[in-house]
Amino acid sequence: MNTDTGPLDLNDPAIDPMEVARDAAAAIAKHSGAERHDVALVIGSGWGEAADLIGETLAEIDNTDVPGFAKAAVAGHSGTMRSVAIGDTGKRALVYGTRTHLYEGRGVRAVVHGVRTAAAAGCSTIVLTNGCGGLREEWPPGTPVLISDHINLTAVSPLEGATFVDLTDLYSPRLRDIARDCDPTLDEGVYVQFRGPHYETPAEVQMAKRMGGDLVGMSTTLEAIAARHAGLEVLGISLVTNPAAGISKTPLSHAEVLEEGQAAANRCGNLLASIVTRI
Ligand code: 8IG
Repeated sequence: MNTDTGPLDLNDPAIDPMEVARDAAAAIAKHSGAERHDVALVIGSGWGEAADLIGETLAEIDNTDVPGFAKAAVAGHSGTMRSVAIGDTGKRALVYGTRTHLYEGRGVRAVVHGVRTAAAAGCSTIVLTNGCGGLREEWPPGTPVLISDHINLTAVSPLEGATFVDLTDLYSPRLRDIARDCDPTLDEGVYVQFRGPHYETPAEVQMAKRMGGDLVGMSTTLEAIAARHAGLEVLGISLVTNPAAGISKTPLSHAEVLEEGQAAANRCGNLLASIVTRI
């Protein structure tokens, strides 16, 4: 077992990322006192308060105490993960308060490390949330949208070698049905991941639209691919925090993103909580 919890270079070709994920899961079990977790959640921009509504936090673990994890790089994200009781179901959620983005430059293995760790920790389901730009005028800032499919414009894959994974129904129809049972007004759309960290130009937003996209963001697709590969059932939910560039007249700001998240926090928190208790 790898006991080095200091900075660990997942990109070192001598390192097996699956082995680091198993080490990370062991550290989570030790720090949380829970032998296994059932559902993992990745908390994106605007979803910060949602975790509190799922259930009681039984343990909070610093990312830096878990092999392969780093502290948060984005304002408004916490550098911890939590072990949360899912209502009174007896199940446990592993809630990541932050994620590693491709634009941080730590490499794609780091981007999907949380997903692989969740699978190694026993989870069978992962809920990926994010804040994103919206391409449809009927989705004002503060609108949660189910991800029905994605377009990965990062030009990378989290999988290495001849790993030919089928991505049909990547975003679980079963879990989307559960989500719509919880909130029948939920719409769904295709999420387009750009590399970032800059937002798109208006021309790029139009390109995404013509390709069949409805949402633009900087996360989620690589995690979803790694999750499918690890055998996890995936639910993706975006919070539209801003109209994508050129869709509205005002320029984009991260402050706007955080404000819209605040405003939608209650609705999103309750939605996530009710979904997670039914998974
Ligand atoms: I929050 O408009 C958020 N994240 N790529 N474009 C991209 N990512 C985003 C956006 C956006 N808003």
